[in-house]
Amino acid sequence: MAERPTGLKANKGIELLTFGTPNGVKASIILEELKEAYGTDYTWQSINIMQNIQKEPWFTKLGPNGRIPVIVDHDKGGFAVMEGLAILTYLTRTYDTDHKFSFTDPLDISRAEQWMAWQHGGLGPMQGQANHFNRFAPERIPYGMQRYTGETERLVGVLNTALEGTDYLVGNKYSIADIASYGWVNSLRFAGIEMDDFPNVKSWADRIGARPAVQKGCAVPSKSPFGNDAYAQSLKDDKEFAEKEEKVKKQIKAAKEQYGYKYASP
Ligand SMILES: N[C@@H](CCC(=O)N[C@@H](CS)C(=O)NCC(=O)O)C(=O)O
Repeated sequence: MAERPTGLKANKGIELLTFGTPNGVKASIILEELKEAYGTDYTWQSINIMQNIQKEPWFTKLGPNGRIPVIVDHDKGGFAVMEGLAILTYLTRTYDTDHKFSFTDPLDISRAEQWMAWQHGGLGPMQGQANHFNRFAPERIPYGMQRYTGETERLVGVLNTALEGTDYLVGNKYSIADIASYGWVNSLRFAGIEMDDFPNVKSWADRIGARPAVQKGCAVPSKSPFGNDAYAQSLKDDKEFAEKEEKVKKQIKAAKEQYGYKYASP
């Protein structure tokens, strides 16, 4: 078993403290892209959030919110950055010198910031709460289940509309705006949302997921079993898992019916 991290381990390049979650992969994907494009060096440590390593004093000194991901730039005096948006913008401002994943035009910079802010204030928190109420809360509360699953669906609808007639969110160019939301979209099945209902989002996610750096980033520190492909595979391979998932789906459907939920977006 891997040793439990107790502090930073590198003294040069960028050190990533992360776990295989939709927020974690934002940082590992951009770091893999920068590595491939520029040879930017990075190391990582797995912060098992189930063991609450992210709440230990050595960690919260770097990331005061006690959540992953956090990066530390050893080449900038050990400068630490928390929060996906801030990590994506810091890394591209500092290391994406040819703007392969970021923008120079101030309006495009603003457009990218808007989509990243949307992910932070919308998709991430709502989908996270949907998972919580659909699966992890000590009791099934139908109002919470339909409220957060519905709000997630509404947001995915917004993304689907934004992707009409374009391959990527800003300037028809793959960028940090797309990376911010990819991890969440890649876990939508686990949140009880069918990708087939959102064809633009589905092809956008397939396009991004085909990038070698994205595949590598999604495997740091290890591939999530809740990614859309892994989830679909488990449904096929694991009868018990499939039965449990069917039950969750039925509960969500019943919760929506109980409160007269109707899909609408925006
Ligand atoms: N807004 C933050 C969210 C970070 C976040 O919620 N991370 C989760 C994992 S997906 C976490 O560390 N959870 C552990 C905990 O809540 O203690 C970001 O985008 O970086």
